Amino acid sequence: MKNKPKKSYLNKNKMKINYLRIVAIGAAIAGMAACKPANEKASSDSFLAGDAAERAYVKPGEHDEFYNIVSGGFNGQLSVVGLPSGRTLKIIPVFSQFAENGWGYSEETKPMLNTSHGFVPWDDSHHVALSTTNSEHDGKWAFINGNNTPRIARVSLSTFRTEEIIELPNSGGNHSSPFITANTEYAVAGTRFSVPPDAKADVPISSFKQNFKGYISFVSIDKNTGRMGIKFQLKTPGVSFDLARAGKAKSAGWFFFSTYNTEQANSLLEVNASQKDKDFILAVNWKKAEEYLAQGKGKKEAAKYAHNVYSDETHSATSTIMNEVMTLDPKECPGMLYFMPCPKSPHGCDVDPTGQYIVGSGKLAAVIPVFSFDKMIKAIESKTFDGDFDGIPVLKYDAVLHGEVKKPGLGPLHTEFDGKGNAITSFFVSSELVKWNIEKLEVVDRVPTFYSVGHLSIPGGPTAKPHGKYVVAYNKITKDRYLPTGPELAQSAQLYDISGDKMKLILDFPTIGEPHYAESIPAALVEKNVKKIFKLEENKHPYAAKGEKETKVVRKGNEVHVYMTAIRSHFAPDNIEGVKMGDVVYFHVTNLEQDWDVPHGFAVRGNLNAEVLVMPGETSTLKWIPTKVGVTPMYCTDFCSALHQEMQGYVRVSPAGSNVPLSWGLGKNPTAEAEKKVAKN
Ligand code: RUQ
Ligand code: CUA
Repeated sequence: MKNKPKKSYLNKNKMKINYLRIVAIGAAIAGMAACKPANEKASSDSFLAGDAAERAYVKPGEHDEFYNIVSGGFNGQLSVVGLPSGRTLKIIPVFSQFAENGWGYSEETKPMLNTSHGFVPWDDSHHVALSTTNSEHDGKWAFINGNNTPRIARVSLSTFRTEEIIELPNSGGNHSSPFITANTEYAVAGTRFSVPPDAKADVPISSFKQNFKGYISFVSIDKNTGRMGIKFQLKTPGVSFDLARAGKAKSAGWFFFSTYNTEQANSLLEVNASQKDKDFILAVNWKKAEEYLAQGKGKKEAAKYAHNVYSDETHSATSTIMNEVMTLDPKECPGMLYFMPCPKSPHGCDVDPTGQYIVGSGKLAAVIPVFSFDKMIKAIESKTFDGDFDGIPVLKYDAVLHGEVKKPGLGPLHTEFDGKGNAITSFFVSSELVKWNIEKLEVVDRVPTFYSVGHLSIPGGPTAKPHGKYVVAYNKITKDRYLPTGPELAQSAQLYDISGDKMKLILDFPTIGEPHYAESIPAALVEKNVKKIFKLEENKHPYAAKGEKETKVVRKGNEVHVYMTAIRSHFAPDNIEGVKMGDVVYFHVTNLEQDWDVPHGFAVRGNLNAEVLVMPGETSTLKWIPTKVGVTPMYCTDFCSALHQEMQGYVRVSPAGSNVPLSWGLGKNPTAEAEKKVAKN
């Protein structure tokens, strides 16, 4: 196993650098992404650890060491993967409807996808953030952004379900989101597209410079419940926020955002937003913002947004539309915001485990600039400014710079930390991971990725205590890596062992959706808190039937409510008559099981909906509007028992106005039962 990259690989890089000099940068990047040497696959073998299979192998029956929580990109979901095996364990639906378990189809979960625009059953998810205490993983929650219709979701790492979604007003695309502060005080989100404020939105596009603003939202998180609320928004100049990180330790009261389009262009950004030699990293003193807020400097602005919360007690979500938001104008809050110049269209903005160094990754820059927090504070104190940008002081580049990593590669995107004084940066254009020493700013190792890596993730990499051991590269292009599957190919992750001096490739695995960012957390921090069942006696769902004796069918006008139970291997009731055309039927299915891993599913023939998958102790509601007269089967969709196939029932639907009485039963003929009841009265 050779340690140095292959010669041809280095030559390829050189060639690219020369090429860059002579062509417009944007065009070069587009061109190079498409140009892959034919022999690249063969050369990947030389970066493969000799004992790769052994290092990634997790014996049947054994558990992985890490949970890898991966964004699904434009599938609007999260996936849970084990590391080092790369086995997919679960898909958690967040912003997108998911027929597999009824997310967004059941009556209880529909409100989770409500927004100020109405029901939005999809989003584009990029960044995962795991909750921390003192900047170290605490295993409570995962947060993820909806980029398209700006939202932040909170997912429980106990139930592995989405518990809360909050919409962000005044945001034109929630990309720089969510990033969390050291003690998960806030999930923070910057807008990708500056837009005019919601309250004054009908303005000409050409008035960008006057009217467009870049809002940054500080969403508070309750320590115990995780409950979110927009505490305040900063109204910044109209630029694009791309990524961000919170400070740690000494810089914990600060937040850092990469920006682009500081040119404030509103058309052909590919060219017009790449004019300036340097854009900015915005440093936000959020403790100071809190002080200004306490002094009453905040201003309430009209803004409409949805706040959706799911309760494990009622097994239902509520959606509340909020009407105003607190804003802070930096012009009235001196000392709260500073700009640090950063070469050229920075993407990633990452803070090292000590909180001292802030790494910018200029997509079009030939260096990686590393800023020093101490120097930044000094520059602020000595007012070492280079003028201002829309009233916000711009610090002098040289005064805040720790140093630059020279010629690291092409197209740096994101940086994570190994906890041993090194950073690893992903390079999209030159398709590689590059490890460099943070103090010395020297490249110490590089490995290729196959191909075009976007994000990368080291377990604990963004925290104060990286767990190290592995780095995963999330690749945008896989070309020849897997069996071909038509025009759309699998997206992919690659796992490298970083426990030694040299990064060693040990595994490729396809991912669900487009992986953007992901975080990994030691299994030990999560496993012990995993919820196994919902206790039936704690079920507060208004339509729960906590035993078969409580089952019934109730008519309210044209609504028919079925209080139904499921237990191996029958539904109660399993025969229903007296439903008529024009009725709306709600099956409220309570799973009576109190045993781990025994869900029951429920589906009705021809229903213009999905199924529901009901966990032990839970109640879920499937809505059905009959479309035909006749007898319609319903059945359990999850192979729950030896007699799963027998877990079924019938609903008789009669014409509108028919006088078939409403009746139901289990193990007896409902019509006969109804007749008996009628006779008694
Ligand atoms: S981004 S590939 Cu949407 Cu996080 Cu950088
Ligand atoms: Cu219940 Cu299958």
